[in-house]
Amino acid sequence: MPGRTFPAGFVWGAATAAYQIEGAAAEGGRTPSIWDTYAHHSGRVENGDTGDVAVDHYHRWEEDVEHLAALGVGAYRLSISWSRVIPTGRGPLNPEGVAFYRRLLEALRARGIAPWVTLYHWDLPQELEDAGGWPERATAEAFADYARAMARELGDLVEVWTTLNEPWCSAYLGYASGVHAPGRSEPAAALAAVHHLSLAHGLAAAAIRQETPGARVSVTLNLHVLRAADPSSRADRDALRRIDALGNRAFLEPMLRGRYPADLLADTRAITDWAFVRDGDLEVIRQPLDALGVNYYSTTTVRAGGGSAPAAGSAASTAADGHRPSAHGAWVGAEDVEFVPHEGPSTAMGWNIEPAGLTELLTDLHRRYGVPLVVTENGAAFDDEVTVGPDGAARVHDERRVRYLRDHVDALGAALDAGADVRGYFAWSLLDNFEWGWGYTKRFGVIRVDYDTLERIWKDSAHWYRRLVRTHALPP
Ligand code: NCW
Repeated sequence: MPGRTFPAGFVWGAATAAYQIEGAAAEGGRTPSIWDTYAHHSGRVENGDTGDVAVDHYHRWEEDVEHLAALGVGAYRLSISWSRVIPTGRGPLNPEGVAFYRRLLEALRARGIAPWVTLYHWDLPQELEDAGGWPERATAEAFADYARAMARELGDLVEVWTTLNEPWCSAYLGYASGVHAPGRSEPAAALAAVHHLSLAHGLAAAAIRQETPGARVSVTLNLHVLRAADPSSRADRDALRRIDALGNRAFLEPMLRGRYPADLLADTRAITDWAFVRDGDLEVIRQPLDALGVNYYSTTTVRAGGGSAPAAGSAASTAADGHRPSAHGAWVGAEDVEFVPHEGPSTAMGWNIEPAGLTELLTDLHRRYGVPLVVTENGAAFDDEVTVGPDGAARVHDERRVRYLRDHVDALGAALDAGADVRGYFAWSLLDNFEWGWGYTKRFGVIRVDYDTLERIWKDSAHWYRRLVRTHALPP
């Protein structure tokens, strides 16, 4: 029986992020970002791992472009390291840093691979954090200058710009729970960061279009597909509403409708009066989007808690395994909401596997906002095993990742069937890499990296993905 097929123009890609793969942290004029500082000094990254070397993409980018070409993907989603191209965060460009990305984008173009470039995947130049970081309006203004400079320098090569990746993580994990860089636990600052990240998106989108008319601009959000533990319980449904406000509508509503949800402002009134929102900000934040990027991995079930929650950011509010992205402390003003562990299959991240959530998310976004959608990340970490084939070559038979990818691509197809306007899919990730607080312990790649030799080895999932992108049909 033939498998599901996809439209001819559908974009198949693979994704990475600068700090997770580049390494060369102190080369080519690059200065530290908040992730260099956090990895080196917080003590909250597994094994004390850092991105100093990562998978050495800075030196091996030509080989990595060949892997992309061999996969046959039509697009590659990468991010620019801000502190590599503007070492002081705002100010003069570093020609060596810009030249690195120019060479990379040219090589991709030469192989018919469209570069989708993310400007911010969590690595704020340390100098900007020292001046206050995302809770400060000046950071949003610096980001707009950076975006304008990149549009000027690289705009002729970029297919689609993505301003931010998962601003939810930057704001709440960085400034509330502190399990991501810069590791601060200040609820009011986290909400100011939410606003200034959105403002940064709006200012940058306008600057890019002004610099390069016709440029295509997107933003990528990690939206939470939520379920109430007991849908018949009013308290559980209210818990869901509060998490939806903080996690989803806090970004969707300003970016797509130019307003903050009234319930979000009310729920967080004890933390902040939102005085950092100035007249005109919401019009700036609401920019036309050529696509809304959606990263999807899992679903979340919530219930109303017992009310004895520790204060956000207190030691007790941090998960026992403190470096991990945790529900505790991230959800400012909703610390009493409980996150219900799922039964059934999950990945090595402990994230439950529920492909139907992707169909639900895409159809729901289409119905509510009517914007073109792209799945900018989807994939799974598993504890891969390397075996030796009859020819003596290393193999990784990662059936669980193949099944995860197949089931999610199928779920995307179901959303297309239901009428959602979904234009593309990017596998996370091209390569195993530095998985933030988890260091090198979690492997998301379709290509394995041997961290001793830095050798790349195709997993079965890479071979499977190659068939999918070449045929536009779901392999069995
Ligand atoms: S950790 C995370 N990821 C992974 C990362 O490698 C990538 O850079 C990110 O774009 C894979 O995709 C994203 N996202 C953080 C999700 C945190 C969820 C915390 C939920 C708490 C209830």
